Amino acid sequence: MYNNKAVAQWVDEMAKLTKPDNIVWVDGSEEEKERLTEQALATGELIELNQEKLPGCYLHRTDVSDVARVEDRTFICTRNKDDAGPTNNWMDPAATYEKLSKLFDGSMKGRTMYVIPYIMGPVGSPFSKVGVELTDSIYVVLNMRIMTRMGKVAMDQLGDSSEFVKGLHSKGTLDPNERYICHFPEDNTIWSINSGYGGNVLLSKKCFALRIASFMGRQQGWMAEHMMIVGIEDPEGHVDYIAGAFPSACGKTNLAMLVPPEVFKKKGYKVWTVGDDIAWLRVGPDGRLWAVNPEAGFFGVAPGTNYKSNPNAMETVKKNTIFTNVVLTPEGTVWWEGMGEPPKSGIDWKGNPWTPESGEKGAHPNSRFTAPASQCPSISPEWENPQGVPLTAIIFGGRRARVAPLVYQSFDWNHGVYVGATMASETTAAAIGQVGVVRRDPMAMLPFCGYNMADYFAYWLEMGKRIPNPPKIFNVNWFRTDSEGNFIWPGFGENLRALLWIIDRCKGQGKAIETPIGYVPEEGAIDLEGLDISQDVMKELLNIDKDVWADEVNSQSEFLEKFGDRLPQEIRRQNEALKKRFGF
Ligand code: GTP
Ligand code: SPV
Ligand code: MN
Repeated sequence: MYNNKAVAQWVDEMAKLTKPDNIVWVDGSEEEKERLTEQALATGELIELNQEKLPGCYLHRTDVSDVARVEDRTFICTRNKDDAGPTNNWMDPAATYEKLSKLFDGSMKGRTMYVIPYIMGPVGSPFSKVGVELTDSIYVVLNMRIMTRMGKVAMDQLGDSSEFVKGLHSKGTLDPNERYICHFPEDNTIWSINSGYGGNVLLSKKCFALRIASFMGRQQGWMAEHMMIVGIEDPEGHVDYIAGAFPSACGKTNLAMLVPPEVFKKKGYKVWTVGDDIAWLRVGPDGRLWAVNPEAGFFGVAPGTNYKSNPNAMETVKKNTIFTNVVLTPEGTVWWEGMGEPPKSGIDWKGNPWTPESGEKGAHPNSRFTAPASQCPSISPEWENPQGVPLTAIIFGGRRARVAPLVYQSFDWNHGVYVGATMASETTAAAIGQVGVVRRDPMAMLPFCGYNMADYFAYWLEMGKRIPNPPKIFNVNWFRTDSEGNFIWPGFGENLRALLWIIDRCKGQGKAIETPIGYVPEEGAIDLEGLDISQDVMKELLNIDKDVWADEVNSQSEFLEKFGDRLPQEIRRQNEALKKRFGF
């Protein structure tokens, strides 16, 4: 149906391997969506929700062993092992193609192969990139429809070019012991088998837009980052854009959609959502760093989302949304922990009868919604600007119960890179494995950097030299806890207060004190009007405990050792300088 030779040839080759009964070239039309939805409803792959209350919404349940990304089964397959680096799993490309070919051999027998051409980035933007995903999952097709600009529009953009990222996915047998998410950045290729879960199978997202794109970006002079992008409009109508990298399930979606506290709303502040998970960054002609959201939808964490914490997300998921692994209520609506009043009974994420009294979670902690970004009430008028938006600040952050203060500013770009390179966070349910364990997650890219992390640090330092007017770099932590483990900072909409201090600092205003870790807000510098929080609690939130930091700095040094000689000298120098400022 399309006549791009390179795509046709590759599809042919992959079909010979996977042996589907049929091949369907996806066009992205409304008619096609209806047809595929009907088919998925017939097989039970999708469950229809109450179409009066949730028009165009469906529920999907994954296999119980297939509920999150699998980092231990994710591989970067570069010819040279060192190019993948010490933080990535590595396999030899030739050996991996051979090994996985055996798993893919006939994996689509009795199934249909869908060919999904898609664009990452706004249609027609010179910075957008085309990918093609082959999959035997209708769930993947319908999600890709929401998450990317796909179908005919993508083939039109590709024209007769052979420059596209090749993604091959098969649900296979869903055997977790044979599950592989493999990246071949030197071939612009992704092979994923035996999973049906989000980040493992929507190959546009983590696989292409972060792992492959980070590798590409380094060769082409741009950056692919695990960042949300938000615009803060002041009462005069000026908008500052901030990009923020927090690890998975650490608050990007919520920050990108924040609703200003009442007092700030009254003053005329507005918040605009540009992106909630991924940012592609380039230096603009004005010497600033510009950010594009390459995605078209949100694949957001459901638990904890409610009308108080994130009303914009609640409004976004009212129609045309696919819910994955949440509770089905008797009236055909959805529920998850932290949404509000639970239903008296329902069907849990595993498909079993469930009541709130059971003591079991009804929704999986990593249950998600897939919703079109265009439906978000706070979506920025600039979100599809082909040039992107210029960044005033970059923020790093994570879940730290004690170490990091609410907000602080790095001394300069290189120090900011060090802050990002050494950031750590408690693990979450977004990946299979233990939850709540502190681990280093540089720039929130630990699971997503497509090459050697030491080279990635070097590239960040290099970019600093190439950006004449760089954004200032900050660190935030919404997750400090008291002795009982409760969050001290109210978070969510109130986070705007920290963002406004950040913007003030970027304008050369905003009062701060210099500490060994950077500039911390002076007492009273964060506007607390209308918030019931004592100065004592604020002091606690901004406190830098020297004993805690002694351990922290040791742990940072230890982490950096991993990279050996490949670690940029400047990162080592920053580490020494930090110790010196503390007097360690
Ligand atoms: P990924 O999609 O996995 O990359 O996650 P994300 O970074 O977009 O995280 P998200 O905004 O979905 O938040 C994850 C969880 O953290 C949700 O349960 C939120 O309710 C919770 N959360 C987000 N922001 C805050 C905050 O400011 N304070 C507190 N206490 N919790 C928050
Ligand atoms: C994340 O884990 O950071 C996500 C969800 O955004 S997934 O697409 O599954 O990676
Ligand atoms: Mn993410």
